Amino acid sequence: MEGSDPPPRPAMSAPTRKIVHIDMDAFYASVEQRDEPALRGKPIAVGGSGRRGVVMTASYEARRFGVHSAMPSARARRLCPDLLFVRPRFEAYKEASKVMRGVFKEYTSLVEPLSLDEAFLDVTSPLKGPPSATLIARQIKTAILERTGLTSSAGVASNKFLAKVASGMNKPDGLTVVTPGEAEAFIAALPIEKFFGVGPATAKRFKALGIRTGEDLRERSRPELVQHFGKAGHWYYRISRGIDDRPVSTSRERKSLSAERTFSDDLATLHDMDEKLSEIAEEVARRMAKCKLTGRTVTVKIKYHDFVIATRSRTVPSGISSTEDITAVARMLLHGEPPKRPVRLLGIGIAKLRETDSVGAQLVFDLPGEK
Ligand code: TTP
Ligand code: MG
Repeated sequence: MEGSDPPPRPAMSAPTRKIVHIDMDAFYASVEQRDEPALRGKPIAVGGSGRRGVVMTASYEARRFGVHSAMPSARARRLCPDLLFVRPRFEAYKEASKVMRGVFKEYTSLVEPLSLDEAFLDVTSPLKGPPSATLIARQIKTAILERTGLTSSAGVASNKFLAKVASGMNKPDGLTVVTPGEAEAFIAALPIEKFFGVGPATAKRFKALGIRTGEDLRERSRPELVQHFGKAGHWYYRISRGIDDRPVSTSRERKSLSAERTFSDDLATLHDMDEKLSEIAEEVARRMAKCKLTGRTVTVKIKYHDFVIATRSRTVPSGISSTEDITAVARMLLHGEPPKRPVRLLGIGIAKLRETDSVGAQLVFDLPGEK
């Protein structure tokens, strides 16, 4: 990784790190195919098959028909009439996840799990193995395959952002390395949707500004990005240059999650605020889905044009995670006392978080009586 390439940030930079991102291939579906030979080589979906069922993930055979995560099962069945639906078995996924983490811990104590099937590892100073992050990634993939019977994909780079994008580049069973020398071209060619923190709503805003790729992003000045995206503008400015100093953090029990937006023009009407609030809720929901969380306490943050900040919270009886549910609670909080002054920032936070693995099934499945 280090070779003779010039370091990306000559002055003041931390020594080049070696980050590996590992992500299992079609995780739940692969576990099901491993444990039930009749499912191997077949298009399968893990999820509920009933009327309101949702696909949690699909085998690669099913993806060829366009079936993917979060798709309503009815639509998946239309796309792929032979699709086999399988109920999730979280215990089996947790077991595989534990084995993977065991492999990671042999190589480094700096492991940051993002979900059951995904983790960042900092292997700058590994506990064992060859002095090459690429070779370590290969060994890890082999050990996971030997011990779980499952394939994974790895990304190797000098920071988390690049490693994560890289691991998705050659799925399944991929190993993609982005050296510091390749980073600039790699980022330039990336579609804007692939940038960390860019969901569908933000991608739309980028495109409205004519920003479709990393190269487009890099051409914009920091003040321009901050003007349009607030604090996140600084992040986009840096990330388009491959600068991501976030450490691999081993203690990631999340207490809360939030998103907020500063507006270039203050919002004066409740209608406009509602609209923005649902965009922010969409971002919160997307991030919760990524981390597979539900939450019970919703907080709305309002910053008025004079920079006075107010927050309002409500705790609901059971965990929520969808854009609709979060929007509904946030609007109720906003409407409880409609702002009488122009608003320059709105934010939504969610706390009392729980992993969906234990409760998610009820939320997405039709229970008894399914096919
Ligand atoms: P992912 O890593 O996003 O997907 P994947 O492992 O199934 O497929 P890929 O090869 O593209 O990585 O998610 C891991 C598991 O999390 C997935 O197998 C099922 C679950 N999951 C959900 O339950 N709901 C979702 O919306 C997503 C995206 C994943
Ligand atoms: Mg995966």
